[in-house]
Amino acid sequence: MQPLIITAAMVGAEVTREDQPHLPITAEEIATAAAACRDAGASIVHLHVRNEDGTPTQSREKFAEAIEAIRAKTDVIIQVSTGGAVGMTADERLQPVSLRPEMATLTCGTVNFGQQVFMNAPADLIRFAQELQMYNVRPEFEIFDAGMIQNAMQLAKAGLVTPPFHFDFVLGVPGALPASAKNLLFLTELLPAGASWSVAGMGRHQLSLGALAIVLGGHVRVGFEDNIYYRKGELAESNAQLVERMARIAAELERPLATPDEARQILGIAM
Ligand code: KMH
Ligand code: ZN
Repeated sequence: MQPLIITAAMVGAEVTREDQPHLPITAEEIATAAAACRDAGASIVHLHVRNEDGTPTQSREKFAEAIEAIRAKTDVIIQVSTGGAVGMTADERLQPVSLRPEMATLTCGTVNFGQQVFMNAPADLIRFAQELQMYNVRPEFEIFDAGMIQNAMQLAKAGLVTPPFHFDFVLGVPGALPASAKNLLFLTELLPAGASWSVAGMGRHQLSLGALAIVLGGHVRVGFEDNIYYRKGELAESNAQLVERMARIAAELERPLATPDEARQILGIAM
């Protein structure tokens, strides 16, 4: 089994300070949280950024500021979001890619997102993949529903993404594929040979599906983007606290953690 990659999705686009008082917002807060997550066992940070007032933005400048602050503190892999927030245009969402981060997300289809629609039209998928390829940024396919795996493989077939392929199953968004062990197993069976995968379970499913992924040989995403609680009715104290718990479970199950460099090797990121 590969060593376990823990991704810390620390910020997201939807959670507010009112929801979770420890949400990092400024570049310095995000960098401090990233370093703490790295110390706790994470090898990737999935990065969103915010304006001063806490609203989500895909501003290239804001990303540059956050990336510089993270880089000054830790060697963790930085994976920028190209999903942004629902309603943003493709141009807006693609801004951080030209900063040449090591990784970026690539959502593989349109999906209902609560009462909204997260638009990822076929032509956009091609454009996003081309942009990532142009800047030599490794993609993580974001899979919100089963059909998106097929869309990802179409991009590969067109030569827009090259192996090793890495998928993240985002399960439990209202309107998308529900978070269940059965659905996770089903998705893993649809993957091409040699692909790696992680799971991002929403809310309480972050813990149970994360533990299942550790056993199955997959990887895990935790953090406030997907879950603000430590347990029912108790908010987490930090993103690092959620990473620490997953690292503890991995240790009990005798699954070693990947260092950032080991994760780079698994994901095909040039060192
Ligand atoms: N905020 C969601 C609408 C990504 O980062 O690539 C999209 C998202 C996915 O978070
Ligand atoms: Zn995200």
